[in-house]
Amino acid sequence: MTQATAEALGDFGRAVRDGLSQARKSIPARYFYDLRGSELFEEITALPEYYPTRTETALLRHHAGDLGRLAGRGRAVIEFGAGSATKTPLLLAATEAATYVPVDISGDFLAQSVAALARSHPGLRIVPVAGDFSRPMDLPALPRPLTGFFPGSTIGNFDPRAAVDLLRSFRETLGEGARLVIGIDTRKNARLLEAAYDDAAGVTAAFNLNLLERINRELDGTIPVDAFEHRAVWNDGQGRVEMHLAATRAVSFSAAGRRFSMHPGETIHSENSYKYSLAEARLLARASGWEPIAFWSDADDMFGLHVWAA
Ligand code: AVI
Repeated sequence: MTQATAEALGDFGRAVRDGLSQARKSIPARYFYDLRGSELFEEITALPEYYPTRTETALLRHHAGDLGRLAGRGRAVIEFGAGSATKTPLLLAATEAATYVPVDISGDFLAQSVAALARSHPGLRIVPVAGDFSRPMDLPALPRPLTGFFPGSTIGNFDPRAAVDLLRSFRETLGEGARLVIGIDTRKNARLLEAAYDDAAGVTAAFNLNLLERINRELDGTIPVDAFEHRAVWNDGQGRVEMHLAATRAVSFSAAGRRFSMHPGETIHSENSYKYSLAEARLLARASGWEPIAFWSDADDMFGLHVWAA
């Protein structure tokens, strides 16, 4: 492949070409989220088996008073990610935020979520920042100290080393006196975890398989999607749910300018979702320069909402 062709592939193309060329095939989970993938993820958050969204939302509601006291009132809230229509307003109300700064790499998602929030919160100052929150960044001039918000256990989609780097980078971006409100999924029974990532209605399967369809749509792929099945497995040693796309028969296809073959049962590893006990979550905080100051969970310990101080 010429240099020009490699450049024309873009990030997604290079990730697919490199990921499928490895002995153990994998593609980073961030490529799930094209328009269709984002719609399917929204559907996942409402599934009966997918407890994280409803549990975290209930925690934000029930602990609004303490959240306001501990996460700082009247501050600017910086959300890492474009924001959720339900969770963001709950945190903004609990902290009586004066300014809201959503940071997201996708300008389109930012524009959509900002427009909706501006309609429902006419007095709120909204300062969207289009950028990659996984790197330290310069924020616009804002009154400090700041409060960060990173809900949904998105931290679980980073391996623990990358998670520490990311949280350190948040610490650097937010600065002295900052607070971070972060949702972290808990370790629990393998059956519950596997059901959350392999629901009866097949929405998570469609979300996983959409990655192959996206490759066909955007990277001249010829993947026979019907020859793949969704798998979700709890890996106890690593403390993570793994999602894979498993070939059900021998296949060969092109994608991103290369030919690939897979044997029956071979998989493309498409996501890790790490789960942390309370002790592990506290270690994660301290390893990245934060001090844990509050933690709430539901009666069944399904999900954790944490406040950390810089
Ligand atoms: C976005 N992220 C926190 C979700 C998770 O639970 O790891 C993505 C997801 N994958 C399958 N279901 C949900």
